[in-house]
Amino acid sequence: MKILITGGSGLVGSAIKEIVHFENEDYKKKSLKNENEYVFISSKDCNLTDIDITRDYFSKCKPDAVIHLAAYVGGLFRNMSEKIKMYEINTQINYNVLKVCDELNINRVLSCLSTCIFPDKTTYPIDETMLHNGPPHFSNDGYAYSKRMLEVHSRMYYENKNRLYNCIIPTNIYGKYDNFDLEDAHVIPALVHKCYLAKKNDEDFVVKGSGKPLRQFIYNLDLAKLILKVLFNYNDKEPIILSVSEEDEVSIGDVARTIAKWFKYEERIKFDCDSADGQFKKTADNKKLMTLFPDTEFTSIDKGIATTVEWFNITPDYLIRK
Ligand code: GFB
Repeated sequence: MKILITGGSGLVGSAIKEIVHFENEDYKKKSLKNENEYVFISSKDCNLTDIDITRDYFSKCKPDAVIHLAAYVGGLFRNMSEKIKMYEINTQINYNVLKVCDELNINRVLSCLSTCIFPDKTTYPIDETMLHNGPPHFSNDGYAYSKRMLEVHSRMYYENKNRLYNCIIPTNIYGKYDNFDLEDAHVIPALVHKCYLAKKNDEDFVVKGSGKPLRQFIYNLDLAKLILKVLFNYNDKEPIILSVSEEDEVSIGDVARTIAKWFKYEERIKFDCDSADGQFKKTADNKKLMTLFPDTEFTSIDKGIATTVEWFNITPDYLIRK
């Protein structure tokens, strides 16, 4: 099978690349043939907001399946300030990818959503059946409504054209290869970068918000393995949540303290309570995942953050936008 991965140079795409690279090496050692070929593309290879360019690229590539990860993303603060871009760019990309895949008779598309697109006012834990049960949190409604339509669009192809188009719903993702931008990044890479600078400049390590909100973080390499399992083994119409358990939910404050611990800079943490907290929590249920794939294991947040900090410290500045 030839598998095309959009968003191939991002946080999750890079993790899939690492996983399949090791799998390929393993196959070589065992003198077996790996039957799958993976093609990773970024916006430099193909502008997915343009349907003609997308059609041209996909028709030349001729994939059997697509893992659709490409998206215009960012942390809470980018989501609040760039709602229109979040909605428009993601809607263009998602429409073009599904439309072109159908036109070219590509029968398998697995697309990536996020637990931040679930309703804000809800009961917990949230499960796959609750996606459209009410408005998302106001802080990221541009992104959320666009992603919800990706789920709707995929389901329509499944129902009317028998296409195996379905979606995964991961929780907050972190790890190596992330965007470490100080303003626009997600919380873990932003705080890794901030803690590094605070220590370097002998300043306070300032964490935005109260530190009280709760999140379930999934390490990108764990997610990459799960995505491949889902691609080959999950054929249902409904999306599937990819998450650690409810017990592994942690506060932003604890995450900040763990980051500071790995930098040996715990004494100077300060919480900037004038900054937004975002959604208090979006606790997701991983029952469906654990029933289908009971051998799933997760990297602890402590180990995952340690690896991320280590990667940040050894990676050249230009790759992580220091
Ligand atoms: O990663 P983050 O932006 O994702 O985390 P969300 C936001 C939480 O971390 C808030 C706190 O409680 C912030 O107050 N925080 C503390 C920081 N310091 C920082 C910082 O320097 N940068 C950031 N970004 N946060 C996003 C959604 O929400 O979740 C997206 O807006 C997305 O749509 C993603 O899909 C998974 O969980 O709040």
